[in-house]
Amino acid sequence: MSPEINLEEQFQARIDAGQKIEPKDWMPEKYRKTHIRQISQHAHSEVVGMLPEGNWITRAPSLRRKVGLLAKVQDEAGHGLYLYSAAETLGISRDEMYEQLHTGKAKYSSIFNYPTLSWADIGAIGWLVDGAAIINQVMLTRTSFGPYARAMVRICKEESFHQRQGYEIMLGLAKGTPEQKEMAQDALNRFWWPSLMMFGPRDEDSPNTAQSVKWKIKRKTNDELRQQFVDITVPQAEFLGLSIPDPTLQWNEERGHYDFGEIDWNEFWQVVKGNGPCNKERLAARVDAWEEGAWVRDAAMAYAEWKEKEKIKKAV
Ligand code: BYC
Repeated sequence: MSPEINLEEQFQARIDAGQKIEPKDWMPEKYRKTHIRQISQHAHSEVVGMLPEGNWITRAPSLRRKVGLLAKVQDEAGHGLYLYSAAETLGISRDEMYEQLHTGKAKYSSIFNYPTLSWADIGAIGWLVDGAAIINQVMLTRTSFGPYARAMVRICKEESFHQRQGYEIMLGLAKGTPEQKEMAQDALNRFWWPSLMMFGPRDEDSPNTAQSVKWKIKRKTNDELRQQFVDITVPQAEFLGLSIPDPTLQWNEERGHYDFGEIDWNEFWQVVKGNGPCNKERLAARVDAWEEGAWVRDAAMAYAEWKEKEKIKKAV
């Protein structure tokens, strides 16, 4: 038996025993690469995810709503930073990750390529998008790679605040004037299907799931998490008095789950490939921010070098 195979067996045995893998531990190259891919794409999603919501900060309908939204958008930036740091422990630099985002090599969640057309969209994002993110991320608090799992614990606490602020916005609108209720319904209509797409392709079309389940990166499959989201969210929509835009949706007594309609997979892949309604705008905004921020990064580096030199001067 080659030493590599032996190491792989020992590695799998550690995973099977529920041990966490830490950055300096031996790991198969594919495990490292899968994590760099998933964690960096997750970080990019958090950062790109600030754009559709940031669009509404200056137009929030009250000071309370503005403060809540500002805090949420700021939290997303923080999530991006914890996640970039977790990915860096695997030997990729932050500059490389940004480069992959800016050149379109790295993906980010499809959901952020849809526009936010009304204030109700901010409610729908908190309720549905953060709601879907929590379901996926609670699973990731138990993922096998230590730094990712630990980052997720804190992120999930913040996401649950986000989900509640979104649901509260929806509640206010749904119990408001007929026009407000209509706005809420319209936001639900536009965000329902893209939210279901967040969980990724069907299990049979998901090339990464089998290996990721074996390595306990994923504890549940895309379809299992999607079902969990539908089961939790339908009663919440009923409480709001809003209808889910899926005529086939119905409770299945035998399965103990809701049956729901087929996702438009053509739309999903188009958005993933860069052809969604806002892909170009989102990437352009990130590239602009990177280029316009160059002087800030240069100044911070120059200051850090100057401070280091001062420290050495004082020490000698
Ligand atoms: N969008 O084999 P699969 C948030 C890609 S942000 C785009 O199932 P995997 C928030 C997938 O990457 C929350 N691409 O892959 C922030 C793969 O392509 P590559 C974001 C998608 O990785 C601001 C290919 O399709 N959450 O909370 O096993 C405001 C085949 O898929 C998508 C995360 O990132 C998609 N929806 O499973 C508000 C969670 N789905 O990479 C809220 C962490 C699939 O091979 N990520 N693809 O070229 C994951 O849990 C997994 O990566 C996924 C996909 C479940 C997303």
